[in-house]
Amino acid sequence: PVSLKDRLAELIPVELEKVKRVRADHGKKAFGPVIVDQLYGGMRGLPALIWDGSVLDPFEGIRFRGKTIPECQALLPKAPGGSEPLPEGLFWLLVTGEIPTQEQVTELSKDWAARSAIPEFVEEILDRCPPTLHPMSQFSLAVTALNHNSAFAKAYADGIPKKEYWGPTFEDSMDLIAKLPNIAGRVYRNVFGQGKLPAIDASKDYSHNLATLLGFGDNEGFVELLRLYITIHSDHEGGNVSAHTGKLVGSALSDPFLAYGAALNGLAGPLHGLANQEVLLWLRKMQNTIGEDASDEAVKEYVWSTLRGGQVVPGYGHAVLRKTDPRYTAQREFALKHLPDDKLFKLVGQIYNIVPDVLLEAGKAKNPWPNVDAHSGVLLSHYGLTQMQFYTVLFGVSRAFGVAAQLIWDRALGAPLERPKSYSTDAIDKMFRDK
Ligand code: CMX
Repeated sequence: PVSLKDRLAELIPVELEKVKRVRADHGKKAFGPVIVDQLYGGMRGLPALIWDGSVLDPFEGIRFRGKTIPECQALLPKAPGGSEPLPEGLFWLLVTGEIPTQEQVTELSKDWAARSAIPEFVEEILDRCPPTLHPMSQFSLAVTALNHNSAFAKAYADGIPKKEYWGPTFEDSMDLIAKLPNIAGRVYRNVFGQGKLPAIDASKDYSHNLATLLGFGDNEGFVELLRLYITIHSDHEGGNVSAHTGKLVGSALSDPFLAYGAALNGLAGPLHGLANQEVLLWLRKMQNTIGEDASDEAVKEYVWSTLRGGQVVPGYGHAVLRKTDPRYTAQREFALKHLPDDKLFKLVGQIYNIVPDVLLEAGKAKNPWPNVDAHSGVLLSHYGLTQMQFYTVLFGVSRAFGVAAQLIWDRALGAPLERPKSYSTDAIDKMFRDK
């Protein structure tokens, strides 16, 4: 089928059977011991969630439905004349596990354009936000307010049976993704620019429309960057803060707008998505302190001064990855192709040769290598999107693709309310004192 919803309807019964079989065959098998440190240590490595959309290997990095980033770049449909994958195709892949045809992604572009308008009262909420309110807070306010028109919330109130939950969840998820460019564009216009917001063009792809709403529609390089950016930021398996928050809140049968609003609030933290803003702030501060063409020695000393100040080096380290993030590498390759002489790009490359050794010598970080956020700001700023407080909003637009796909499947598979067990320190002490 050309329609994603029709294809999904075919796949759900097959997947339900598969889950049934896996649970019947393996449901009572143990994964291995859980150690007390995992309870105190942010649950690192604790097997706790199911998500088929993407899986993260510590050394290889992310695979979307089994495909690496270079494979996605090669296999997913492109815009006419473009060479980066269309995020529409990535969404199709996340939802179905299949590489879509050009016709199928074109249909998605059209569908999202048709759903893109935001209610007037949401525009008013955004227009009343003080420009000093962080763009991520504005973004999250607006997404949460979209729950006003949630198909899922209405269907639930009307008594929809559980096996049909996925239908209105799908509709809300499509609406959510479709409306994000208008929200992001309005936040950007209100905080950093002025003038009338351009309209969505139903003949253009999602990234092109997003670029247009940010005022960069004529810049083909920026449009291509957005296509790559959204694709690689979309999903990072199920346990990261934003993906897991979306799933957790969705498990209470909060609709996709409420679930995604919550996910955005997690993405807005400096250890997660806000790191892309923090990296640019840190790079600019470094340039102001040690100059634009600083020596390796001066850069190294600056990195040490960050650590001595008790701060983290933003863009480096990861809770799961133990090698350079392939999302970093994809962005570096984009930069080598399109902006090899950019000064800030050169600094990012210089830092790559210095930070890992410093972090290793400092001896705390388990992963001294760069993550996705170490590179994204440099690319955006190259094309003129220099307002770093906005960067996490673009991460937020992208992450909606993964969270939405996950919400659809959770409702299709009847995922239950999440409710892990918490323990008190006294209880743990008592449990193991004499053992
Ligand atoms: N700079 C300085 N110290 C770092 C560090 C870094 N980049 N990365 C980790 N460390 C420190 C931790 O703060 C921790 O110190 P304490 O023991 O004093 O608390 C110690 O090393 C061990 O941490 P870890 O097990 O290696 O890392 P975590 O899994 O706890 O945290 C992360 C992972 C990403 C939060 C951490 O590496 C970090 O703070 N990095 C900088 C912020 C960043 O880039 N975040 C974006 C991640 C990607 C994303 O989600 O967008």
